[in-house]
Amino acid sequence: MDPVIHFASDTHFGAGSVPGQKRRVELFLRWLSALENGSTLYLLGDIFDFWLDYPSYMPKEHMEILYGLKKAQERDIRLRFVGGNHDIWCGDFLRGSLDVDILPNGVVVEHQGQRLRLHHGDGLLAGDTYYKAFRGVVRNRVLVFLAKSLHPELLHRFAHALSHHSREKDRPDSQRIVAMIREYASSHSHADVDHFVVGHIHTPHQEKFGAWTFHCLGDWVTHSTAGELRDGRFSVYDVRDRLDR
Ligand SMILES: [Mn+2]
Repeated sequence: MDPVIHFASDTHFGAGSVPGQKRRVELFLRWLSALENGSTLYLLGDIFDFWLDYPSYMPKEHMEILYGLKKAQERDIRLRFVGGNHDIWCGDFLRGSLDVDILPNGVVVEHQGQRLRLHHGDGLLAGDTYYKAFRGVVRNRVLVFLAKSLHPELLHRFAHALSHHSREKDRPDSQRIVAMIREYASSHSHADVDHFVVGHIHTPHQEKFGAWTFHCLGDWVTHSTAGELRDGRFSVYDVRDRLDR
């Protein structure tokens, strides 16, 4: 039988202002250890709330998660990462130290006879201009160079304060989100694939639009949801329902 394919996004590990960081880490590690040996895990971004790669410094708050990912790899779980807006700098570290495949936004993969397009999900829905601006800033080489000339601890605090602005209070409610997803699907087709899978939106949702299905993975901040492709069927589920609480 084809191995199960797993998906997670928006764990926002290290988000200082979000309650439940410890609970989130514990739940994610338990979920990781329950994944089948030999399966594949796609991480669709916003895994770490803040990460800036330095030659010899790394944020120690992420040690537990990195160790968990390493242990998963030792069980032949293949890790693949599609960049998110809060962690686009960690790619070199993950590739170099953990042998994680780094894939571009919008990559098309095929498993179990299904074609899937994977995207972090930023900049897709109406009103997502904050993220477009954010992405513009963080991809600016001059700004990144200047940021790295600050003391890492100072930058770390500054980034946490900044990222606070993209928190839950600014998010539209789930009804509005679903309306925006439908609006998006009315003008964008992903009929060349079977599944369009995104994180970022933080609201778990699955909806079929003709030949393709839109899957929002949800998040681990207000929900605890993940996705899986099993026997050719894609589902988004609450991980707490699968694990002993
Ligand atoms: Mn997010």
